[in-house]
Amino acid sequence: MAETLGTLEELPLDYREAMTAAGVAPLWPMMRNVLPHGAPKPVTKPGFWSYEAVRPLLVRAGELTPVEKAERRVLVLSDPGRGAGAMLATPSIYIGLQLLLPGETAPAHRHTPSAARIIVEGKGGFTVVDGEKLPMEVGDLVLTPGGEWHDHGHEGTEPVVWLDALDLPLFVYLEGSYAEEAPLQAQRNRPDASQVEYLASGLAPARGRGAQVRRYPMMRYPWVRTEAALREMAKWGGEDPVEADFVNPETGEDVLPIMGFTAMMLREGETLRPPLVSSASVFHVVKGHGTSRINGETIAWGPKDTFSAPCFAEIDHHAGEEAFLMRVHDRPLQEKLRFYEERAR
Ligand code: GTQ
Repeated sequence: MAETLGTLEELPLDYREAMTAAGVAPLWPMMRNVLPHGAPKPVTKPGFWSYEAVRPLLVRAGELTPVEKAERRVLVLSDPGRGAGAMLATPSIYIGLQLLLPGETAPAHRHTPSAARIIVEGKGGFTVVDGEKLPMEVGDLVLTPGGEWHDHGHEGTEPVVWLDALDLPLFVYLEGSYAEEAPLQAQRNRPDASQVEYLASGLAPARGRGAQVRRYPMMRYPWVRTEAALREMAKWGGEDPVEADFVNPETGEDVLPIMGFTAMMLREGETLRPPLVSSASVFHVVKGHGTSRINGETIAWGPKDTFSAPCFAEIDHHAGEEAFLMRVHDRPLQEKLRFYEERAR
């Protein structure tokens, strides 16, 4: 295997011009850029978005831009590796913080990318997906899968903020991203499926042979259950990391095709050294304070902060006090593409 490959500069100028005129380019000067040895060379850098810093900007957006002029009033969390204005936090994950004020509505639309919300603050917000009204309480995971009509509303008295996670970057790259609009949806007068069909883990509605199961049967994962489950696992799980993946209650598969969601609990004083993984991650702090070292950079985080790690990052989490994090990642995509990988440290 050649250590150094030929460069563009060592080729005669007339040859380079002739290639350009013919619409071709030599591979070898670019070979190591597109196929680096041993591991990817991410452009993505670890990011940290302090809620204390972003919240006032979001509140100001509420004063400056009525929701009618924004459709979705969102500040996008830009990957520092790509710089200001980058519409992504990792190569496949878009993250935004969305503000809805009391009485406002964000109109119904559907789009090819899938979205999920993690609620950050406020009471009374809700999302309607295909007629199902999903209450939004702090820490809840609420899905709006690709192709499903969704709108947002707010029946409370204080601002509501949530974190949007979308697989948008990949759809943009594939030139597959578009939306359609519609009037606000009629809401069915019944609680969401997490409170009816899937109230108890391990139970699903009995169905006749050949009956259709909805592709996304449960679209709200209430935080109270997530926290209770993690606490029990922490109590009985020995030294194992306390983590739970969000799954489709009918199939056990990841909740969405591309993005995965994992809830984590760190016990007081605990340090976690996860293996290096090929998927990039975005971490959102639901509760607690701690620090994470990501590729040698130390991030001190607290409630409602968000931070990110590129693929194969060396990550050490340390919780100064009991802490709960939500991790958004693209392991489902990488497993479907058959290259997801974990490496011991
Ligand atoms: O709430 O439907 O952050 O369509 C970006 C695009 C949120 C949404 C975003 C969207 C939405």
